Amino acid sequence: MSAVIIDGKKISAQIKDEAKSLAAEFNADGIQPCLAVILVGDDPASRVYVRNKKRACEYVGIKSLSYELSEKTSQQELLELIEKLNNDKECNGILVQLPLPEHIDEQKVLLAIRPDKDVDGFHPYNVGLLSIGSARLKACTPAGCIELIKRSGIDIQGKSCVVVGRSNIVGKPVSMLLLAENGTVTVCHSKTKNIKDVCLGADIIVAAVGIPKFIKADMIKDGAVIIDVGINRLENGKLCGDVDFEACKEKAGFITPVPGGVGPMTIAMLMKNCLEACRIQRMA
Ligand code: L34
Repeated sequence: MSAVIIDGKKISAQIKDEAKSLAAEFNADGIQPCLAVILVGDDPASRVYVRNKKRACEYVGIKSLSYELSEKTSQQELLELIEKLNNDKECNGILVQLPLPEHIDEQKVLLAIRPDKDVDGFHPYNVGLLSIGSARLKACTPAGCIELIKRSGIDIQGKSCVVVGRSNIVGKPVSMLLLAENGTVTVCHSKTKNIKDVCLGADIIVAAVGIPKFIKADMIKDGAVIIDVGINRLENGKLCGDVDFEACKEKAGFITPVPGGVGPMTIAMLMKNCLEACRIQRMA
C-alpha cells in the first residue's frame, strides 16, 4: 500500500488564507499587525527562510520590519535592538532567526524578547505555559506538525507517538503538544538504546534529528503517520529529510515530503502567532 502524501504547501496555504481574513478584520478596526524579523549574519539557508517569512507577511497583510545585521554584530547591539522593539507599540512580534553566530548567547537573546511578542514561542515563559498545557504562543514548527496531523483527519488521542530528537526548538515542544492532544509520547535521542524497536511501536513518528534518511522503512510499522521535520542539504544541493521518503512511503499510512511538508507550515503558523500576539497585546 502506498501512503497518503500530506501536502504541506496546500495546508499552509489554507492557514495563510485564514490568517489573511483575520488580518483584514484587524485592518478594519484600524490595526496594522506588524512583525520584526532579525537576521544576524548571512547563513544562506536562514536567508531563504527569512525571505519566505517576509513574503508570507506581505501575502497575509502583516507589516514586516526587516533587520539584516552583520555577522560581527555584538550581543549588546542585538539586545539593544530587541529592547527597542520590545518598547515599540507598532511592533507586535519579534523573531530572531536561529542559529546565531557563535559569539552570541542564544538563551540570553531569547530571554530578552518580551513574552507577549515572542512569536517563536521560545521564551522560557512561553515554554513553561506549553508544559503546563496552557500554551498561547506555540513554537511554529511543532505547532505546524500538529496542524498537519489534525488537518489530515488523524486523531492523536490515545495514539503511540514517538518523537525522534529532543531539541528545544522541535523535539521537546512537539512532545508537549502531542501530550496536550492526549497522545502517549516517547522521546528518543542519541543515547536511546533501541530506537528501531521504539519506532516500530509508533502510530505517529515525528522525526527531528537532523540526519538525512535516519528513519528507514524497517523502523516503521505498516500504516504509521510519518512527520519529517528534517531539512538537510545534500552535497548535490538537494534537500532531504530525516526520513527515507521513497522507501517509507510504500509502508506508511501518511507521510510528509521534504520540501513541501513541515517547512511551509512553520511559516504559516508564524503568521497565526503574529496575529495572536497582536490580539494578546490589545487585551492587555
Ligand atoms: N527563530 N529560527 C527561528 N524560528 C524558526 O521558526 C526557525 N526555523 C528553523 C530555523 N531557524 C529558525 C525556521 O523558520 C527552520 N525554519 C524553516 C522555515 C522555512 C522553511 C524551512 C525551515 C521552508 O520554507 N522550507 C521549504 C523549503 C525552502 C528551501 O528551498 O530551502 C520547504 O518546502 O520545506
